[in-house]
Amino acid sequence: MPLKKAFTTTIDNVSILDEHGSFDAKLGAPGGKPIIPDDDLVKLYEHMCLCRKYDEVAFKLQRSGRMGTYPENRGQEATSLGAAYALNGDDWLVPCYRENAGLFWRGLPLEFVLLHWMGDERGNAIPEGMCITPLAIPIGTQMLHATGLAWASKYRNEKRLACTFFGDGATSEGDFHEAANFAANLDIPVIFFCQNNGWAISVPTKIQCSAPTIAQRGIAYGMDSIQCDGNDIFAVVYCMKEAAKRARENNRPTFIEAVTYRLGDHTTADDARRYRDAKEVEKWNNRDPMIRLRNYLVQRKLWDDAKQEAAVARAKEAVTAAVKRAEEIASPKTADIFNSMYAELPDDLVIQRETMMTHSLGQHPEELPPTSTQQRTHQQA
Ligand SMILES: Cc1ncc(C[n+]2csc(CCOP(=O)(O)OP(=O)(O)O)c2C)c(N)n1
Ligand SMILES: [Mg+2]
Repeated sequence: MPLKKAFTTTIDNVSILDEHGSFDAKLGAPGGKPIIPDDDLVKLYEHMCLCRKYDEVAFKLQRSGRMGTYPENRGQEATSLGAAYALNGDDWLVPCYRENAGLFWRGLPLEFVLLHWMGDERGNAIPEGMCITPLAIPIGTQMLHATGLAWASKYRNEKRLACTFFGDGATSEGDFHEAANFAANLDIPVIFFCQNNGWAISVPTKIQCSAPTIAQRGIAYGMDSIQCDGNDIFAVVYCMKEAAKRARENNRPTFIEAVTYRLGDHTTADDARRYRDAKEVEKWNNRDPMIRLRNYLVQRKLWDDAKQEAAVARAKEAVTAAVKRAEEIASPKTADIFNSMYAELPDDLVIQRETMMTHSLGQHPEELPPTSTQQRTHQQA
């Protein structure tokens, strides 16, 4: 008996504005209507200028001992920005840690990310209604949260979706596989947005995943999967719009693999020169999403050197003000460490909060010997 095919598939790769400046009008402006209007395009590029300046300043803050650690976003701005641009303001953005551009586009105040990396938890207290979850440092966990959020939206018939961001390395985590399986089998409106930047710290993607694309990992769970040039904001917006439509109309999840590159080190605790070839970095420098978009805008007479200079000056001013807000924030009260976890603090934690300034952490205040020093510090807490 001849062998039959049980299943065959292909994975599309979307590229609209390539690194040589050619623009695919069929995908980028179907019927003459651009998927990103010119006014928005200029705003998106200006936003990239802001985020690039932010990266530069944050890096220096770490180097001068004013911040703990920092993961540069340089080179990956078009991914989360394109994604946030294509969504509605009440769709969930569920980030890992390299999505500054998308989060700031949504409206997260700039100092929040600085506070996070300065070790101040108030950087994770996302303003109510912003529909952003805190930065997730444990790799992969946020994909489960996104699936849960989108599932809740489906139950409530809200037509809101969740878009979760993660790296190539994160697709090797069990959490990804559980979230993908669950979302595909239960028709959950979540977008799995993978930023394949070629590396998981010092591990190259090719030894992280022996399949030719990461997008295949989405196919394995039965969801629509697509690959795009992640340094091309048009391609990102195109894929996101398709995925959002699928989620809103049919509650179906989508896997998007955006191929990009981190131009900086993994974090300020890393030195990528130890494991990356300078020629590889050079090649990707030439594919920088900002250079590409700027060239396109200049060619369309929407941008010039004077506008660039003004945008950089505005960015500098905004970032300087954000650093000031982050560094001048009043110190938190010691008892605050108890106050953000539970709606109603459990009894044992109430006791800990009340006794933490004494020498007898965890004991009930009434059981403590009533020394005058303890009474004073107890009142202060
Ligand atoms: C559960 C877990 N394991 C390991 C780490 C350490 N770690 C931090 S970043 C990282 C690599 C992540 O690579 P990728 O998902 O490709 O994201 P990228 O940083 O390249 O954007 C690892 C292993 C972690 N933070 N969490
Ligand atoms: Mg990676």
